Amino acid sequence: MSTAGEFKRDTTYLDGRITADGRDGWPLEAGRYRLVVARGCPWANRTMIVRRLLGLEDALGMGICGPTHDWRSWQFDLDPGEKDPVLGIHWLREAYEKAVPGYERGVTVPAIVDIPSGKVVTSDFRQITRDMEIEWTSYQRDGAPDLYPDALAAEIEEVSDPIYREVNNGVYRCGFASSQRAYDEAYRALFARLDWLEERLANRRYLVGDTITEADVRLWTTLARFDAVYHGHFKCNRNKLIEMPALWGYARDLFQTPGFGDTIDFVQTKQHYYLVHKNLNPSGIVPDGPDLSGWLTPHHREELGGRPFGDGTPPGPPPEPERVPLSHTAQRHV
Ligand SMILES: N[C@@H](CCC(=O)N[C@@H](CS)C(=O)NCC(=O)O)C(=O)O
Repeated sequence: MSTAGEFKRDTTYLDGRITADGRDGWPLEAGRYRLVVARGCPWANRTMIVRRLLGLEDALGMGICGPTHDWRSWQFDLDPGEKDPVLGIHWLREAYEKAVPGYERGVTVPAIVDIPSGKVVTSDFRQITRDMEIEWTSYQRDGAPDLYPDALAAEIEEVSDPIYREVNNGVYRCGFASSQRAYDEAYRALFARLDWLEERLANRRYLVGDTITEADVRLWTTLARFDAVYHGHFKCNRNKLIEMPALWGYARDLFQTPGFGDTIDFVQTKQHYYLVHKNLNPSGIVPDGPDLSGWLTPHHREELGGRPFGDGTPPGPPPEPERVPLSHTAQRHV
C-alpha cells in the first residue's frame, strides 16, 4: 500500500544489452559504444566506478554531461562547441529519439549509446554494471576484481535490496515527499537502515565478504553525496554521515580507494541537485559547504582486515580527460 504524497520513481528503461555473443543485437566491441554520465548522478556514478575498477576506460569511452538539465534533457554543455566530441550531439535526448522516434519518457543518465547509429542501447543502470562484470570480461584489465562473485550473489542482492529502497532511493523519498506523513515514513526508514549499517560495518570492512563487491559500489554513491546534498537539500538531517563512525570510516576508506573518490566532483554534484530541483530550492543558491577535508583523513579500516581487490589489484589513475579538477575535489579544503 502506498502513502499519499510518496515519491514514485520512474523505472522504465531502454533495456538493450551489449553481450559477448551479440544475442540482443548489440555485440561487444571495443570503441563501438559510449557511456554517458553526469557527475552528480548517483546511479551514473555506479557505472563510472565499475568501469574504473574493471579497467574498461579504453574499450568503453565516456561522455560527461554538464551538471544541470531542463525538461528537454541533459546536455553536453561542458564540451567544446557544447557537443559531445564523439557523438556530435548537444542534447542527450537526440540519442534517445534516434532509438525511439517520438520518445516521451525520462531522458536519464547513465545511458550507453551505440556510436555508429547514435542510438541509446540501454539506460538500465542495474544491468549496465552487471554486464560490465559478466559480458565485458575480454576487455577488463589484468588484475580486475570480481565484483560479483557467484558465491556471494544471493547475499549481495539480499543486502542491496533494503539499501536501495531505504537509502539509495530513500533519500529521494525524503526529498521529494509531498506530504508530512510520506516524509516521516521515508526519514524513519532511512535512519533505521543507516543505524543497521552502522552496526554491520563496525566489525567488517566491506558489506559482503571481505572484498569490495557491487554491494559496496551501490551503497557508496549515496554516502558520498550525503553531507554535501542529502542532509540539507533532501532534509535527511537526523545527523550527518561524519557523525556515524563506522559508516564514515567505511565511506572514507572507499573514497581513498582508486576508482571511487576519483570519480567524485563535489561542485558539479551540488550544482546538479541545488540547481535542477527548483521546487526544493527556488533561489538556485548552491551552498558553499560542507568542509570536505575529512574525506582525506586516515580511516584505520585496514585494522579490520579484508582484501579490497581480492586476488586482483587496484586500478591506475583515471585517464587525463576524465580527471576531476582539484578545486572540485576534497583537496579544495586541505
Ligand atoms: N531513472 C532511473 C535512474 C537514473 C536517474 O534517475 N537519473 C537521473 C539523474 S540522478 C536523471 O537522469 N534524471 C533526469 C530526468 O529524470 O529528467 C531509475 O529511477 O531507476
